[in-house]
Amino acid sequence: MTAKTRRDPPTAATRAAQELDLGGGSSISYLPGHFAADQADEWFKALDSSLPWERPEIFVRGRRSLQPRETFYIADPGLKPLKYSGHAPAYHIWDDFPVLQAIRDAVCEAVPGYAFNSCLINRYADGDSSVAWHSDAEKLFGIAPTIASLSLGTSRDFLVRRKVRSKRASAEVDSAHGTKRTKREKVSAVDVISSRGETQDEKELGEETSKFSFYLGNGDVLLMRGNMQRDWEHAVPKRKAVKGTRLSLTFRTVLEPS
Ligand SMILES: O=C(O)CCC(=O)C(=O)O
Repeated sequence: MTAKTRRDPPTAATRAAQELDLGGGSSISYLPGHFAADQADEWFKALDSSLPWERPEIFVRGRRSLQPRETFYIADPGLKPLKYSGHAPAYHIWDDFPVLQAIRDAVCEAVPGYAFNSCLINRYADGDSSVAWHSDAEKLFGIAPTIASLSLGTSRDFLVRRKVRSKRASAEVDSAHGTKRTKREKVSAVDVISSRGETQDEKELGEETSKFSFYLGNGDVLLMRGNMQRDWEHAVPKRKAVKGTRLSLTFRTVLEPS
């Protein structure tokens, strides 16, 4: 494995980069096939076979259950540890995983202007593995985090939908803040901190107003920006027909020291 990355010139098979402005300060950039298939394959093999994957129990909406995918967490030394759904993943550092250091450099080059200091890697062994609707609104990433994900291996659906609050939840939030807010302001950063839900129940958050679907494949990069984690949530649903393994490397910037 070398630190050098390969990127083929665009071909008919390489779809064009897409920019999606979702309004309200939220946007997605999608770079399909940004990394060449042979480079992505090499990374996939190196990571899948060597990372010490964890499959913890997580605590979600009053229930403890086995996380429906494996994970691995890596970050710069000295940052506040990640914690979600009652679980604090083991904290690894880049020096011990040179291949991940090389991938981080390549992703930072792909999306200039961001200094990602952490990465949560998800391993979806097959179509039974999933991540339910949630937003990455943990406080340690700040109120408007930019998250870059790199997909390796088997393609999976990645869904994005706008958060919808029941009238009651909005009223409770408003009264907790002691303020009257306009309809547009009803979902605030405070509302969603620690809201990494792991439910598969689509109805739970109410009627959907907008939903987008990406089919993320080997070497694709997707960037969520601005208010995405405040106003939108995302999921990788179970897909029984999928037999292969997918890894997603989600690069973020932890703002808080430990
Ligand atoms: O696998 C993906 O693309 C999404 C991962 C994700 O939602 C997360 O790590 O928070």
